[in-house]
Amino acid sequence: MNEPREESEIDPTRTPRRNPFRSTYWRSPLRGPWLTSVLGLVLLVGLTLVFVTGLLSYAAYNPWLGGRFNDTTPDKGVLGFYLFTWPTRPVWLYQLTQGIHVLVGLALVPVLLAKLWSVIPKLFTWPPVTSPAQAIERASLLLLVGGAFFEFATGIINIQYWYVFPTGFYAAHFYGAWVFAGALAVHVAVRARTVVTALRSRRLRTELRTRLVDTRPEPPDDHGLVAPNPEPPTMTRRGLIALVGGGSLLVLVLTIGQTIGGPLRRLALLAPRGGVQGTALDDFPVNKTAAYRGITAAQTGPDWRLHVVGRRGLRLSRADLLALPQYTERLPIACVEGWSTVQDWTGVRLRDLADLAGVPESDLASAFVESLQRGGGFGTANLATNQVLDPRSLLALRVNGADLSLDHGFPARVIVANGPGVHNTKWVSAMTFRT
Ligand SMILES: Nc1nc2c(c(=O)[nH]1)N[C@H]1C(S)=C(S)[C@@H](COP(=O)(O)O)O[C@H]1N2
Ligand SMILES: [Mo]
Repeated sequence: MNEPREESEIDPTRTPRRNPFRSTYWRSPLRGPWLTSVLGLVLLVGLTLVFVTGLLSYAAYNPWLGGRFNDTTPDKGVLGFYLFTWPTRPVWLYQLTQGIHVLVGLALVPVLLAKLWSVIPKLFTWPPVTSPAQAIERASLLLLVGGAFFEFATGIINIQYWYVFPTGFYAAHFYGAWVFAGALAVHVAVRARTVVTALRSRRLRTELRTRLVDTRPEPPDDHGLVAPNPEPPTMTRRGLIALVGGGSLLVLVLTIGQTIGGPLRRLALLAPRGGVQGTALDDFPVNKTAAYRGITAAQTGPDWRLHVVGRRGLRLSRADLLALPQYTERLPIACVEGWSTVQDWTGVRLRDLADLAGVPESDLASAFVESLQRGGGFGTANLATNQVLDPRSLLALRVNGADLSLDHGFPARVIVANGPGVHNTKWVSAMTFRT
């Protein structure tokens, strides 16, 4: 069936010793360069998508605006080379890119695990280092595998709202992404030839039709992936691909509802903001409740005033705001954590407020938004010129025809066209328009 290797230690008739540092320990008949290359190719395409959408997600924060409010990633230096003013249209762009980032990332978890399984004998290569070139390659693999674990772990911990990062999530995930991407680029360069050869060695279509009795190990390789004394197969390659693909699909089905909404939202069992909360008219996810942020009914009662500051200062009550021209826009809240929801918001245009503050369009540099919240994060935001001037960006007073509920930001909240959710400040107390 398959030729035993010529190495003297391998005797296929003998039960191998249980020592993972011996190649005879690893006996799956499915491991081999073809399988690893197929999984690697899926990861390469998927992770490139995740990396690019991740970079866009960072750009969406407009981190160049007022440093410490929009950006907690210090000293990014050249890594911020690509930053640009995040556009306000199309209004669903961030919802799309961040939805892809989180969903594709999650769906790749089973593929990553399968890929690591497929190369695990190499972790136990003995002796671990045979040449300087191999030492460098193994070090880059450490960054690759370590980087992958780090990025997946920090990403998943963050979307599960478990904020345990001493340095803050953004800085850790951002730097980790660059380390991982660098290691991946090296890995691709080193392995490209092998992968192309391996992919050409078998046809996917044929493998998907091969039955168990016809499943044969890949021919002996010099990469240490193919088992020198394989067990008889208990599963086809088709079965393995179906298992991994099915796992990815299951993850997708159990999370996609948090992004696309509709009936699937109830199926988003793996997503903490998958379900719905609130009353009939504002039955959409609440990220941080008023109670959690320490916002009281007294603060948001009749004494509440919005401080509008520019060339002149004003104090506006909710009634004053409702007396200004009202506009209704259908806009998403798209959270960095991957969930999103589209609602009909009604309120005052941000640019009308800038006007009231005596800051004409041509002089406007940015807006600084503050909320009643004291501490705890997400209570302030800097908005860029294009975000303030876009006629669809609102200080919302109502949603779906009803007053905002306290949890959704009553008395007033910002809704920016195509902004990341975190800049849609709730319980706004002051807006400063800078020139
Ligand atoms: N003051 C304040 N505004 C806030 C937040 C907050 O914690 N405090 N959370 C932000 C985040 S991260 C998101 S995604 C949206 C969520 O809005 P929602 O809770 O109405 O769905 O509000 C944003 N506005
Ligand atoms: Mo968010």
